[in-house]
Amino acid sequence: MRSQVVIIGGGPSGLLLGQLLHRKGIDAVVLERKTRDYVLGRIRAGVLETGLVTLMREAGVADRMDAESIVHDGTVIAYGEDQFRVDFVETTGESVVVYGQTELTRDLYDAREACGAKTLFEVDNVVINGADSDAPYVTFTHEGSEKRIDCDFIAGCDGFHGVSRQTIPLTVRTEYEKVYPFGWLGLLSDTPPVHEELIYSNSERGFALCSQRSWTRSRYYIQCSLSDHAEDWSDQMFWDELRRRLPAETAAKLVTGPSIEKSIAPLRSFVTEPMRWGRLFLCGDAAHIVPPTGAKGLNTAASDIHYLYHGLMQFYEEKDSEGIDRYSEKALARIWKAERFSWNTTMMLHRFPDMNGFDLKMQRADLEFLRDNADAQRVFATNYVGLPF
Ligand code: RFL
Ligand code: PHB
Repeated sequence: MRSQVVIIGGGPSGLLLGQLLHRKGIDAVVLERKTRDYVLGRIRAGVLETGLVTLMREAGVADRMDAESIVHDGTVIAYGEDQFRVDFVETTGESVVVYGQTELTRDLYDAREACGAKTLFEVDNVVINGADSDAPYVTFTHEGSEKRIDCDFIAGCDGFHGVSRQTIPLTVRTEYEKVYPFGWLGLLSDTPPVHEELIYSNSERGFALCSQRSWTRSRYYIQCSLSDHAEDWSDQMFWDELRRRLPAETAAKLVTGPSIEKSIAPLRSFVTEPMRWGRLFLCGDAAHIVPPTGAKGLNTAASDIHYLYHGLMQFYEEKDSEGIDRYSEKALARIWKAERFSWNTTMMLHRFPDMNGFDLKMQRADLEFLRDNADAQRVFATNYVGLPF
């Protein structure tokens, strides 16, 4: 079998690239290790930057997103009983939208099926061959037999635990990592959000985030210990702890209900360089991870897809390899800035186990500077709404 592009991983990165290429007549097969239902069962991102929204429109899959997403013009930052708002529109002229990664992924799968693009689910033993040659191919097991696809290019969109990054020899690859000493326990419930905008809260009991998926569905997170297990947290324990981490006025308004999903995510900053090896290109979580505090993970994946898609089109339509040759450099330049923002926001809003009195004063000074300084708010908002591609 032959395909111009093989995309490893059917998460949002792989599906978005597949759809953009399909619209331009480039054939790209997607290989996904899990089932569609499994991928759609993972509750993840909720905040989309304009760059990602624009790409979804370019891919022709934005109708439901445009109808159902909620525009957010600002966010609330709370610390103890104090809180303030950062207005994105006033400071940057831009906003973000709230639309679940699950819904975005579903729209991409539906579009893929509707146009007859090929996705192979439950593939196993994916091996990338000849990535540094002019004749790369991918082998894998599917429905009990060994398969091979020859191609021009391979997009490694297989997330943090995928095979693509590992294919790049250690002599070529450098990894940068910071692991944080806590996780986020998330809860999804069919209850109205406590506030119309997101609330990021730094409390003495640890971080909390009030987010949402719609007017009737809420997503809440609390900072937890890495040794915690989601099943040990009853819904009641979660709601009680969340209330303690919010200003009293907000806590009093919280509407609780049974959880639909509860899970713990560890927090990590990670970047691998370079993001290209020969004809293999890494995209999204396969190449970089941010702690979710800045809502940047899915959005950085989208900027990778933007650069790779345009590079591939320049190659196929103009026989010019400049775009793919500069892919890694362009993608990384933007990623490091998103890494800095996500790290910085994580440091400002969480309680670290080893914090002393001085560290707490520094955190408070950071928060109060942001509260009181219009330039600091503009810098925060510029990063939150997303840097240009
Ligand atoms: P994914 O979504 O991990 O998809 C990779 C896919 O590859 C498959 N796979 C393989 N397939 C074939 N062969 C193999 N060997 C394979 N190995 C793996 C996997 O099954 C999977 O389907 O990566 P992708 O597409 O790069 O997308 C990245 C995003 O999922 C991620 O960055 C975001 O979810 C991060 N994130 C957030 N990002 C935002 O922009 N805004 C947010 O508000 C936000 N909130 C979050 C988040 C991530 C979270 N968690 C759980 C880590 C909140 C949380 C709690
Ligand atoms: C979410 O809704 O899942 C979400 C929102 C904002 C973040 C992280 C996660 O910073």
